[in-house]
Amino acid sequence: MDSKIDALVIGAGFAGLYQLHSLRDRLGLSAKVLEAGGDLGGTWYWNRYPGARCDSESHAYRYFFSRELNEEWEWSERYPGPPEILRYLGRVAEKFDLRRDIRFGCRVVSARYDETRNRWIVQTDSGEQYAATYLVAAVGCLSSANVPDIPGLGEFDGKWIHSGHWPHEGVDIAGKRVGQIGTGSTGIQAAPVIAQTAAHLTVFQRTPTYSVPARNAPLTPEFKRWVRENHEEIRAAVRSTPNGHAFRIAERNVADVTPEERQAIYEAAWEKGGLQFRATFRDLLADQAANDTAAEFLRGRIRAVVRDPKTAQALADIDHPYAAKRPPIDTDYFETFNRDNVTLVDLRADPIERITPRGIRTRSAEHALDIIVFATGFDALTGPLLAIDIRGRGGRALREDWRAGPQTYLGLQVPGFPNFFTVTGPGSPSVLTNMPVAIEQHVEWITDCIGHLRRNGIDSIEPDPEAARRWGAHVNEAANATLLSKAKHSWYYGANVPGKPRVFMPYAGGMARYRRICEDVAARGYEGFWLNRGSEREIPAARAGAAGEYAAVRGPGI
Ligand code: N01
Repeated sequence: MDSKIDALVIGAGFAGLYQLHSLRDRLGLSAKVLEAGGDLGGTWYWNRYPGARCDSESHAYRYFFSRELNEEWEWSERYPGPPEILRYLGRVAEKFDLRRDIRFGCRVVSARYDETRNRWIVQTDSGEQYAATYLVAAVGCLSSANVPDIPGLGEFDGKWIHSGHWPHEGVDIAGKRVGQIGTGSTGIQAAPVIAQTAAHLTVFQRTPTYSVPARNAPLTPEFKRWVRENHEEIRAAVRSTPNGHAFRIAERNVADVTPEERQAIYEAAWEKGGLQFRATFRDLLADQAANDTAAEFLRGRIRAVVRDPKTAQALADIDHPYAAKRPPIDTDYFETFNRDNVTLVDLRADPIERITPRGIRTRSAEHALDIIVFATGFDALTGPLLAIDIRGRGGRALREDWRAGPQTYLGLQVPGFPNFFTVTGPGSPSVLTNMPVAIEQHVEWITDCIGHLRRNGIDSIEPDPEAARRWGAHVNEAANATLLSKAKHSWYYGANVPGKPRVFMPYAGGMARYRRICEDVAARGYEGFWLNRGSEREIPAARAGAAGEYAAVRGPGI
C-alpha cells in the first residue's frame, strides 16, 4: 500500500496526539499517526515500572491549548502516575476524535525523501508504505532504552527487564531477590517500591545523585477548584518560566541572604518538596559557590537520613553540582537504605565484572538474584530518531550527518531534510523543561509553519546549513553559561551510551527565551530557512538583531 496523505506523524504520545489534532483539525490536512506501541501514551505507555510517576506537578503537566479540556479534567494527585496520565490522554483522544487516524502496533523503520515528488516515503516494520508531503517525528526524547552491554547477560537464569519496557501485566517481585542497576530519576522512584515487596533489593550505584522529596499527596478540593478557575494564569506562568513549570525562579542570589536565612530557605523548599528546590535562588545553576551551598545542604540530608555511615557516605559522595544532571525527586529513597532487606553496592569501589547465571558478580562478591532491573536510562534525544533510517536530499543519511553529533536549526529541522520536523528534537529545550509545554510550543510552531507554506505556495522548507551551524554554536554557548557543562558524564552530553558523540544536546537558554527566538524567526519570514518553490529557492534575508545573533546568553536560562 502506498497511502498518500499530506502529513505523517511518528508517535502517539503527548506530541503526536496534539500534532495530529493541529494539522488535521486546524489546517484541514489529511494526517495520520504511526505508533509502535499497542496504544497511545508514548513514554507513559512504556514506562510502567514500580513507582513510576511524573516529576512535574499535575496542574502544569497537561495541554493548555483547550480551556474546555482543562475544565473537564481533574488530576487526583500532585504528581500523576502512568494510569492517570494514560486516562488523560485517552480523554484527549476521545474529545478530539483522534484514534481514527492513528495506526497502532506499527513501527516506522525508514523514511526517505523523494526529491522528484517532494514526498516522504515511509516504511513500517510490517511492510506498509506511506507517502506524505510533511513528516513530523514525535518520537520522544527518552524512548530508546539503554541496556548496558555487560558480559554474561544472556546466561542469566533469572528475568531481566529495562524500566522503559516494563511488562504491562506487571512483574511478580514478591519474595524475589531483585538487583537494580541505576540510580537516576527512574531508579530513585523504583527502589523504594521494589523494596516493599522484594525479599531483598540490591541497588548497584555507579554515580550517586542528589534527590529532594517529591511530597506527593492527593489534591484537595480547594486546590482542584483553584486549578479549574485559573487556567489562564497557570498557562501564562508555564509559558513565561525558563523551564515551563508553574513555579517561578526566585530573583535573589545566594549571596543576598545570610547563612541562617539561606538555611531556612532550603529547609522550607525541602519540606515543600519537588523540582522547585532548584528555584530557591536564581544563581544556583550559574555560580559554583552558590551551588555548593545547595549541594552541601542536600548531602547533609542524606547523612541525616541514612543510618549506616558507610552507605550514607557512598550515597552522599556526589561528584557534580546540584541539578547539573537531571535532579530526581523521590518518595523515601534514602530512607529505603535503612531497611534490612536493602543493600547498596558502590560500583566505583566494587565494579560489576559480569552477569552470571546466578546473578551479578562484582570485583569482590557474587550477588545472587532472581530479577535484574535495568534502570539504566536511554539513548536520549538522538537515539529515537537514529533508530529510524531517515534519508534526505540525495539519499543522505541522518545517521551519517549526525555522526559527530546532532545538527539542527532550533531543534525543529535538519539541513538537507526538507519538510521533516522534529518535536522537541536535539537543540531545543526539550528535556530541560516540563515536557508538555515544550511540546505545545513546537507543535504550534510547526503547524503555523506548514500553514504558511501552504498559503504561500511554498513546496518545502529546510534550514540553511549556516543557520544550523550558528544555532549549534549557540546551544553550546547556552550550556557553557550554566553549571550543566560541569557534569560531562551526563546523558545531556550522550555520555551514558558508549561511542555516542559528546555533545550537549538540549538547549539550555530557557524555554521562554527559546519561544521568543522561534517567534522572531517566523515573524521574519522564517529567517534561516530555505523556502523552496519548484527549483526556485527563497532565502529570507538574515538581518542583524535578536534572531540573527540569538542575543548573547548572559545567564542560565533554566
Ligand atoms: O536514566 P538516567 P533514568 N553500569 O540516565 C546508571 C526522565 N524521567 O531512566 O550516572 C552501572 O538518568 C547511571 O549511572 P551514571 C528524566 O528526564 C522522567 O533514571 O551513568 N550503572 C544512572 O545512575 C530522567 O532524567 C520521569 O554513572 C549504569 C542510571 O543508570 C530521564 O528520564 C521519571 C550503567 C541511569 O540514569 C532518565 O532517567 C523518570 C552501567 N553500565 C525518568 N549504565 C518523570 O517524572 C547506566 N547506569 C517524567
